[in-house]
Amino acid sequence: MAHERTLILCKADAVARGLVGEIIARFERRGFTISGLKMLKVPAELAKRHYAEHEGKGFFNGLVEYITGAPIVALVVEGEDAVEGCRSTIGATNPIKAAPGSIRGDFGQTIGRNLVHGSDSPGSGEREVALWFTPAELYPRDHDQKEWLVSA
Ligand code: IDP
Ligand code: MG
Repeated sequence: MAHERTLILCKADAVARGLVGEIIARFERRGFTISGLKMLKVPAELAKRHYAEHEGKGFFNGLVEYITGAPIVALVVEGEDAVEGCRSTIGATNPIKAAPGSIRGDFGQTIGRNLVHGSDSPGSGEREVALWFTPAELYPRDHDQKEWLVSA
């Protein structure tokens, strides 16, 4: 187990549908800690840097529009194996294939409106946290509480 940070985005459809509270609650209930949280209208430059790995793909322009067209909520979530844990809570990229009980499996219908982003590796987590949040915007918890949240 490793203590990790992951970037979570409640995308435009999650905000528009009033699902932000429901989504955040699922990470909190699993024992993860929120150490950064903000609502913003995403600049195109930030969206393109965030999704740089998908540049050139057919869905890229639509993806940038999806993420920049309306306000989103961005979070930093921390905890033991937070990257994998949050990805499993989010579910598969295509909501139709996502397991019931996951966010996308419970609330999503189409891959182009899949509600949430979560970093896909610890390296991506660190890169994305630095891209989206300044150190002054982060409030890391005292992780002494960790021993009460997980056991080795
Ligand atoms: P992930 O969000 O599960 O990590 P990625 O493959 O990294 O999935 O794709 C990033 C985002 O791009 C997806 O969450 C989804 O919003 C969008 N996307 C991926 N594939 C497609 C597609 O085939 N059509 C439309 N949008 C897509
Ligand atoms: Mg991805």
